[in-house]
Amino acid sequence: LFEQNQAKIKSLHDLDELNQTRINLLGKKGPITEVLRGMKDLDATERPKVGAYANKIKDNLQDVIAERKAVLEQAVIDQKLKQETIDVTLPGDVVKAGTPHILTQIMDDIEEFFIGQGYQVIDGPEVEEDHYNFEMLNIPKNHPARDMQDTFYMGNDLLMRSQTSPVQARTLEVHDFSKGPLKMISPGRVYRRDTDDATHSHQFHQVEGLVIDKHITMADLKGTLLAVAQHVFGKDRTIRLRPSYFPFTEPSVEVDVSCFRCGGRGCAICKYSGWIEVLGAGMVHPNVLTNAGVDPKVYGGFAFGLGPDRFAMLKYGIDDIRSFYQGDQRFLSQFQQEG
Ligand code: FA5
Repeated sequence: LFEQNQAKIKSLHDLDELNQTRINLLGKKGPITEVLRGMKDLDATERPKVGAYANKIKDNLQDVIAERKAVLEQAVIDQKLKQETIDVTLPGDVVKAGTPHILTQIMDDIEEFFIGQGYQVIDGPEVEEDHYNFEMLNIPKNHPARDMQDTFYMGNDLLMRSQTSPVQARTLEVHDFSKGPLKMISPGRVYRRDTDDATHSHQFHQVEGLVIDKHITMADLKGTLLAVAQHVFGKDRTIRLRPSYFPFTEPSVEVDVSCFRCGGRGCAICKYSGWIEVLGAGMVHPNVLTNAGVDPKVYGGFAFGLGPDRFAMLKYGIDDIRSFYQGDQRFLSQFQQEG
């Protein structure tokens, strides 16, 4: 039985067949079990001999089967390894790297400029109190200037901030002037109930700026704004200041940058004027200083709120502000950051 099956087992190539052979030979209905079962009919002297012999054959068969099983299992692993080898000479898949959103890039650039000029960067809440968004900025309840910036209300005194100017008020309140002048910017999102069109969005960005010290003049403001415009747009750009009105600055100006996309001949962005408005600014109103506990007879300075969305439109010739907010990869992937 052993000799006969040893050769057969060694020639098997399939684990299932091997298992079946094991069951046939060693299982409950196999020849060995049959012999062992028949032992009860044997003579007492014969029993140990037959038993020992049958068990020896059983052990030997088990060994041969285990040996073959190991060989076949190894073969399965080898086959798998062969199929799964990686061809390291094949060209790899190109992984497309993401890039910061174009507005993030512009805001980082503006931030870097001001950090280089010694400004600190201060964050403020987007859900803001009426107190900081309006009242501290010299815009009492029912003041007609509230119409300029209608926003989304979250409750009686809570709103989505319509400008970054509340961060001015918050910073003025806590700044310790005995430690030095105040120079800060605050970039972030703002919200207004403006109807969306090519140059207006109901949610956009501003970078607020505030400088308060003892001898700050409007010339400092103009120089600062010209410098940031030329940093972003290039040395050949110029700015113009138009008289304007904000309740929290006096005098107030709106600032336009010359539109180089069309050199003044007219395009969708600057609407045939040759200029595009990018920011509001002015000399901080004495009431704003007084509201924050700062003495306007000693301290004064300038503030501005610039629109990075408009900066980006002008810099890259984008004629619709809504492109920034639609998440279209075909648009966004044009602005890969270098490096
Ligand atoms: C203000 O929001 C003032 N807080 C700015 C300011 C700060 C003045 C400090 C004086 C001192 P204004 O509403 O003009 O001002 O907005 C400022 C800039 O935000 C605009 O010049 C423009 O660039 C941008 N802006 C305003 N409304 C929108 C809009 N709906 N979509 C996109 N950009 C806008």
